[in-house]
Amino acid sequence: MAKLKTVDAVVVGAGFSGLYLLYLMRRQGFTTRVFEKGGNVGGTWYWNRYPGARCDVESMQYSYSFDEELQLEWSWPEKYSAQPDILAYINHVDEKHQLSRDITFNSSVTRAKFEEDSKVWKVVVDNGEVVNARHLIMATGCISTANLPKIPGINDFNGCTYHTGYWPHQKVDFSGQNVGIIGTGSSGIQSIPVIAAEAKHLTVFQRTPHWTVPARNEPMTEEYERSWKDSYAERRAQMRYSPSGSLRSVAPIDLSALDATNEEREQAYRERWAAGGMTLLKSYNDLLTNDAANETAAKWVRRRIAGIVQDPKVADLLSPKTYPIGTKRLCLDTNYYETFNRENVELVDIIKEPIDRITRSGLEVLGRSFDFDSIVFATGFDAMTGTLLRVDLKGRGGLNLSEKWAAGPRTYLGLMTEGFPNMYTITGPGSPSVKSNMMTSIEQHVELVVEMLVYFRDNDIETIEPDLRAEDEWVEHVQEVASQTLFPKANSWYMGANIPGKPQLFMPYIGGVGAYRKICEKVVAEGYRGFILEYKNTKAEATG
Ligand code: N01
Repeated sequence: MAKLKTVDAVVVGAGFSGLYLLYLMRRQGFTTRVFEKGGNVGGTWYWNRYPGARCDVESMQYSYSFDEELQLEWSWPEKYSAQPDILAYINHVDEKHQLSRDITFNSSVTRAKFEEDSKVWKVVVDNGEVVNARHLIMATGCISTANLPKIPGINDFNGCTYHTGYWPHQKVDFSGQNVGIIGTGSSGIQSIPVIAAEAKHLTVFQRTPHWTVPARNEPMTEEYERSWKDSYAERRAQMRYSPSGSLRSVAPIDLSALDATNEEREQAYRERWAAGGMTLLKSYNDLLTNDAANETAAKWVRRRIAGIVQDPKVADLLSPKTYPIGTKRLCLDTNYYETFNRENVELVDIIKEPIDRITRSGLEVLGRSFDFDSIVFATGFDAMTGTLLRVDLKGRGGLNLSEKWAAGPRTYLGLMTEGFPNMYTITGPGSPSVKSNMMTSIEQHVELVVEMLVYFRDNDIETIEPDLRAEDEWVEHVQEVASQTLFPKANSWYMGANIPGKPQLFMPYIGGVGAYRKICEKVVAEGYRGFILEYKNTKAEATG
């Protein structure tokens, strides 16, 4: 049998992370294979094509910074980009840098095993290929495995079903239809107003009301675009060391909400509600750490909901009361609450009226039945770990990642996990990832990994993996930082609480993008402190 050729790296996924990895790996002369489950590039933005899909980070900040020419030449049509515009951008980057020629599409990596003798990863792909790679880079995204709830009768329905995360490529036409939608997170909140405007009737099945604030999306103005392009390099540098990896349009007030007067708070919240976007959460410095401070913002938003939604019962149902504002990802919407004033929209509280089953013609809740032409599942994802654990990953001694992470993900810096040498998780659990502007965090991790690979090549280092003590300390640190906030109080996907049986702990690192970057820089400056480096033909050496 022909001997398998060994490549420097296999990259899994061709979203923003995988594409940038391929670009940088090529420039450094590494041989790289990229495998992508989808039929084209784009990752999240390839799959999430549901009506109203849009990014909640401003366009000028949700883009690559590595290519100065690209960031100056590209024009975003809106303040917050719609999915088709982001996908068009990704396709442009792909074409500009001729990336697709090294990507194998419609191919999922199903298994990978670290071969201890040869120190390579043997990677098995569902297209029949087996590839040996010195490094395995999981660029699989944080929110890429859909959660389809196990509702009895789900396969009996005669109409059409859709999940927002696996939306068809051709337009779905809901006109004249009775549609049911389950789920009111970001995907539901974005798609409900658009589907309601098209369908004959829309029934929204809500388990937990989510906090949402107006996005205030608008066409990009030349002036705003110019203000960014005139100082892009400087602003990007600020973003990299900022708390969230992005810059806010309204400055945060460095004061406790409890130290402000009622009038001052009213003005601060009103100003940020009018500006739109995530800025509301940054009105005061303790909204996400102090219950009483948080409640001042929560109460204020509940009053807004009551002011918009005409039926007081519906307004009350839409008002979150069981968890602090911002501790599930704050949603940005366009006309979400207004949509419940439409005559063709009904809200069903499935806490009071649980879904019994899906039937051939629709759905039954507590003795009430609904007939639908289509049912939309906006029920979220097995986030952060779901996609990684669906690949059968075996490290040293045949250790399986799902065994190692049985009680929750364990990583050092969210980048590597002990026992899995030369395997990297881009924006993995334990890194700022989903608690940041993903583009800033993706670029940081990708640049860090490629810098590491260059260093290893130059210094004859064969393998790297975290030292167990450094990993344990990092896991503890991630939880410690989260425990100083209100985040653990919500049953969120950050906590793994949306998936029955999933271990519950706060998965992203919430210490801040800039602080995290500085930690990584220090680790590198101190000779990869906390990692075990194994040199070619020599024994392993722990650093730090
Ligand atoms: O998913 P979600 P999503 N029966 O998990 C409900 C990013 N994103 O796709 O809250 C009934 O937030 C569930 O109810 P509950 C963003 O980071 C970004 O909306 O668990 N209902 C909830 O209402 C976001 O946070 C953008 O009680 C069930 C909903 O389904 C993340 O993706 C746009 C259920 C799921 O909400 C995920 O958002 C879209 C069941 N068995 C997504 N299971 C932007 O950039 C779940 N639900 C704007």
